Amino acid sequence: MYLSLSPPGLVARLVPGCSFRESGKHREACLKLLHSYVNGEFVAGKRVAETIEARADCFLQAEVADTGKPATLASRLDLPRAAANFRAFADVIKTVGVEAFETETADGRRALNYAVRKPLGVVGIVTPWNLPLLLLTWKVAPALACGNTVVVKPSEETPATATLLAEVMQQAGVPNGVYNLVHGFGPNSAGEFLVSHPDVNAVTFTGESRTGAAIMKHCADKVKPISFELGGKNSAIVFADSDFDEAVDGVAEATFLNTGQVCLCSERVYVERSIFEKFVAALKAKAEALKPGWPMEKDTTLGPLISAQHRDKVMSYYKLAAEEGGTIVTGGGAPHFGDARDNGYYVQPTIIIGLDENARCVKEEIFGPVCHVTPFDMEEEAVAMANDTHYGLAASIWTSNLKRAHRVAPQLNVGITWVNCWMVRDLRTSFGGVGLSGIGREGGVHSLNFYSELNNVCIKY
Ligand code: NAD
Ligand code: 6OD
Repeated sequence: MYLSLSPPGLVARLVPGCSFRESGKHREACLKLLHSYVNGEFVAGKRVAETIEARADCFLQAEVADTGKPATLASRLDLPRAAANFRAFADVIKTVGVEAFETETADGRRALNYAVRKPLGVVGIVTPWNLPLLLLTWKVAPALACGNTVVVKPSEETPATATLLAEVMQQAGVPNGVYNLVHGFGPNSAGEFLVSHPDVNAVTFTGESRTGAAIMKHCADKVKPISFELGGKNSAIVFADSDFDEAVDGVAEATFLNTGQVCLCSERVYVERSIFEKFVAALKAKAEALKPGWPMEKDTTLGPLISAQHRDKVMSYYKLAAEEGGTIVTGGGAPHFGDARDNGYYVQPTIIIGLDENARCVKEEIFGPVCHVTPFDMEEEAVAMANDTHYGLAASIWTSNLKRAHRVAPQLNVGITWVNCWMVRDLRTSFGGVGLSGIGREGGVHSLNFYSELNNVCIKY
């Protein structure tokens, strides 16, 4: 492993001799991992992707058993992304270079600066239950590509796919000790013990904002690098000049996908007044067309929520919406099946209108299949309402006016803005939020920058 100066530019190679302090099995595993690279390529990552694909049926069963989400959704979203995460970072680590600068020195000579990447050592990874396989592999892949070992702690609600991934690591020839897995709860349990462990050099976490705050305190003593992807109360802004059907389809997907349990989901929808009523009616039709049901049935489009506790939380907001003076346009309760599905945690997709922008239902993350729709008259008003939140993860803008899109997008205080689409992902782009929605960015080079340390080498000549 070395850094080579090769045309057309600098290509980063990982340098062994990791910066972590402890010796022993983690260091040994890290060195074995680094030596399994071929010509700078994270070949094991590609083998992991192939093995996930070869075992797609097992992963599908496990993901569905853990979450209850429709198998059709897991097949089109979670499984392909798990494999794509490993392929993407196997490529990124091979192709993304490091910076190099030539400097004039005070005595008239020159110096060449270049950076070398070094693994951090042991990375602690704590993940939530909503997209368990997707979100775990989104962090494991770049962490391993950068030559680290990982200790992962999946959500106690969804342990299965992380366990299968351990088998895949073995099958794919990832050295023993590189992918380590602990199961357990969060506070005063496996999660807390992991993030506060002195041999864990960095912590990456996806989950609720207040959990992020608790983890941050545990990391503070040792000044551990952290990367947090947290909650959201995302907005969608729909202008009258948008392609109406495309906007309705897009906002419906952004509200109801995975039963609203995606951190990027739109819970606040702002619609230009001239199309407000027509838009709400069309969104209502979309919500009512969703089919809750058994996860393995092909026509099921709405799964249950993750747990009884979470269903109680979502239902409490449905009740609160009415108490706060809102009108429930559709939904507001739970479906009745008359069979064993009534023991599941299904809720109706719900649309609310008429709430004050300061209502708790408009301010707090609900994390269910629900949105509040507010009319607006002026572009500035829509931007102000969209920004009136402590969160700042994602937003979508629906307009056929490109100038407007370019004008509005940079004004939104979020990490990710989609125009005329939602959750279109290119894994090289930055991903993360502002305010209560997180700290740092992952994706492409941003992931490399979190999962490795840069050492700038300055050579005078
Ligand atoms: P959560 O914060 O309750 O739990 C996430 C993980 O943290 C679990 O593994 C849990 O066991 C662990 N944990 C809990 N307390 C801990 C502690 N004190 N120390 C260490 N670990 C602890 O989140 P959740 O309910 O599983 O997931 C839903 C939340 O995640 C929502 O708020 C959602 O917006 C957010 N989320 C954000 C993103 C993003 O990319 N921004 C993605 C997915 C989910
Ligand atoms: O697409 C991703 O990379 C990502 N981290 C999605 C997060 C979704 C939240 O539930």
